[in-house]
Amino acid sequence: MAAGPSPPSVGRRLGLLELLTGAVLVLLGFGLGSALGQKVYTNTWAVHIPGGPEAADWVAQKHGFINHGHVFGDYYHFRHRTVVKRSLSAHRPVHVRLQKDPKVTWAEQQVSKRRKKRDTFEEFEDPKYKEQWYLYNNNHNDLNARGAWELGYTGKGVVVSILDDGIEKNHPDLMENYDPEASYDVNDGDPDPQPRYTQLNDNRHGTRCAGEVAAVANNGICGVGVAYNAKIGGVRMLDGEVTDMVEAQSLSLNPQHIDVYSASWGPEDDGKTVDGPAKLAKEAFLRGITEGRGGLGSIFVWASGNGGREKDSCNCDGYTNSIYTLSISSTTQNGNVPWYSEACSSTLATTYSSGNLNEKQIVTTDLKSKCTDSHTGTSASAPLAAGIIALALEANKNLTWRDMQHLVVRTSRPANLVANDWQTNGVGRKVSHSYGYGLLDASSIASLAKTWSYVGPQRKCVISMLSEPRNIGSHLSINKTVDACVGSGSYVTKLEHVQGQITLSYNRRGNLAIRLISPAGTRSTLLHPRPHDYSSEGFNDWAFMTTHSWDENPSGSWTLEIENVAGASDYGTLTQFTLVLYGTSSPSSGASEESQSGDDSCKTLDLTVKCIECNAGYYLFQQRCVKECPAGFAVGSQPLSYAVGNAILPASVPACLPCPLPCVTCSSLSPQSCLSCPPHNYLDAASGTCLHLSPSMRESPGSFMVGPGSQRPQLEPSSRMPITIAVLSCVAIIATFGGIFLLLQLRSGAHIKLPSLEAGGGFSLGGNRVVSYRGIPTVWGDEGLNTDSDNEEFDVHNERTAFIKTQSAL
Ligand SMILES: [Ca+2]
Ligand SMILES: [Ca+2]
Ligand SMILES: [Ca+2]
Ligand SMILES: [Ca+2]
Repeated sequence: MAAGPSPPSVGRRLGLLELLTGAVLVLLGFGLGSALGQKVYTNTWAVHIPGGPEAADWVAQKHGFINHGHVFGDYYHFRHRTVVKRSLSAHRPVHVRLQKDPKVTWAEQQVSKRRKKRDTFEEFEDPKYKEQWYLYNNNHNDLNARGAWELGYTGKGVVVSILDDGIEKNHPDLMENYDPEASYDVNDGDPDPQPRYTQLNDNRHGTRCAGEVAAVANNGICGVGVAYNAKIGGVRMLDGEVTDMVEAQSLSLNPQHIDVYSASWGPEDDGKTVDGPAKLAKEAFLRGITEGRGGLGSIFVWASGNGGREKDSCNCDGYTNSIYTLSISSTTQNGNVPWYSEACSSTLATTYSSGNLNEKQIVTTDLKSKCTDSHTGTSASAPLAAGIIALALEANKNLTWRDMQHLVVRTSRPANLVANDWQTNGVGRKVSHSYGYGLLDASSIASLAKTWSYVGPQRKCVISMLSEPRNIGSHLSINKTVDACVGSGSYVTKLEHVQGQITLSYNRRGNLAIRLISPAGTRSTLLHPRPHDYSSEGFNDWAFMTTHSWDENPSGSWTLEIENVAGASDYGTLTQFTLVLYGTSSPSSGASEESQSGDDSCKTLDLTVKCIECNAGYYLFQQRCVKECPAGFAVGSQPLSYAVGNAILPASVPACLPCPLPCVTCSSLSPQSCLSCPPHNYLDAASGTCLHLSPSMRESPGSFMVGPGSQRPQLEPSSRMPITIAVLSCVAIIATFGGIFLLLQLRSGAHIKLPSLEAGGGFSLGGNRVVSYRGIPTVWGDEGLNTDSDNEEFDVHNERTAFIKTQSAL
């Protein structure tokens, strides 16, 4: 009986009653009037007085008005001094007196009109929404998600898939947005990605990431996703052995249906690994960006890594270092670099995530229909970015994968993010190795997406910067002035990604710092020293990537600096430095190219105003018409995958199609017309095909990229033979070097890890792969696990163990 709220005292009740009555009267007087459609009269009049402003002033003064200004013509805005501001009835006496004045030809008391401010936004009823500080807060230290929602963007019509350990598809806050077509179980080979339940909830990661993107809004459960009307799926691929094929299968799931793939995994963040996608995963990325989303390109959002404590560099992770992935780092609630964050030049932008114990973490859906407020790490950042990208895609479905990166570069905000390495690049943008271009801004990116036009086809200019091997010693600087392939179809005047493709040997890799300085003076740290990396394997054709020179003009002097930070006793040789410039040729970002291939080149547009058929003399490329196919493509015939009602259109149209594999560039779609080949292949000039190098030849620098389409457009096929001979001689020299080097190592008794093919980065054998979550640093993936591990073994390690480690570290 004692339970229940105590009744208020009589006095308080009366007070309440008065308050209520007052409120009702106020409502009746004002709000209700307009709510019921009744007119609400203001104390202002519109008055027509010919005779100039003096006459208007005179009339105003005479009848008790203030002249609030001239509207146009002879119309004036009058406000009465004593009439109440809002009333349900017109003020007849004042009105009649005014109208009868001989100087006044017309007057009207103004009525208040219902005008809803477009930016008003209904708060969600979801109980945890108020704790989602990173989506919206009063200080505006947030991702500006609410701004995008107010513009009407909520992810409708966009499909996101989380590549992780599964997704709880029947979670009450995900169910409504769950998309089975964006889901698959690669681990068990079935369509149901439901996580495997364990006592320690090891497989909660994917479900947590999914809720960040698309938890349902206004259902009274948990919080809301950034793109709360997007469709969300999950691929179960981390709960088992991860092979090259498992990765490739996950990255290629339903690419005509899924728009955005969010991945929060990669090679171990132990600060000593150099590894990246192997054969199949590489091809999955390539096919994704060329064929996914009807040729616009799948969007791969990638967490940059959690190896901050181990001083890891995300440029040593071939997934995040790839130009095809949109790499995302984290910042804390207070705008600091989190302890787990990895710095590198390939990161494009940042979202919020966890930080120190006094800073808030991420609210999202959790396993077993629960809700959590403690999601952490860069793996919490990638899904927030995926959600924001979904909002931008909703604003403009025609964006290519590169358009999206352009939008991120332009709209991310460096303000309020603390780092000691912010620099202003050659086009005036601030950029940092910890944050890329700054914090994503959902409202800005969606707004700019709306009016963005295609940036134009990607060009690739490949320049060999080294004529002979160079001794690194304790410091090596390479400088060369380049013309960015001027006079060829690969000419780049406006940069996107830049790669420094490097092959070098060194007795202790982790002692090296590598920097690339652009003609505009922008300094990108391609590699910072990694104290745990004692490897003597060096780098084998590793393509260090930087985004920091985006939109700069690449013509001019480029400098590569290699520095040994430890001591003078280290030694090694740089054998390859190839500069790869990606970008466009037009100085303005796309508007002019858009008009070149504008309306007259396209014959048929579909319902979404995408070109599906070109006029004679033009070829269809990425839903636009071009006169020449870009590098990597050749003219072919593409089936017309379009149907409106039962309309009959031609079965196929001339289009630019990707070169047959393994050609990188080609003169036609025939398998015998390769012009250049991928690494570890060479071009057989006689047959026009790419041939695999034998394993002993693989150690050589990647100068096999030589070919008219990419590296040396001016080279004639007949000139390739001497190059092949030269390269083979180089191989012999390098092999000798390598031998001597290894011998010295063995003699010095240093702690040497024997070279393994896996760590070369370019050519993993596709066996067991060491893959780690990005939620928090993990311990699974230790060498012992590489053997015959079954699922039970994973329970013992991974997130929880690491989480405890994490907490103690704090
Ligand atoms: Ca299953
Ligand atoms: Ca909800
Ligand atoms: Ca890493
Ligand atoms: Ca990337």
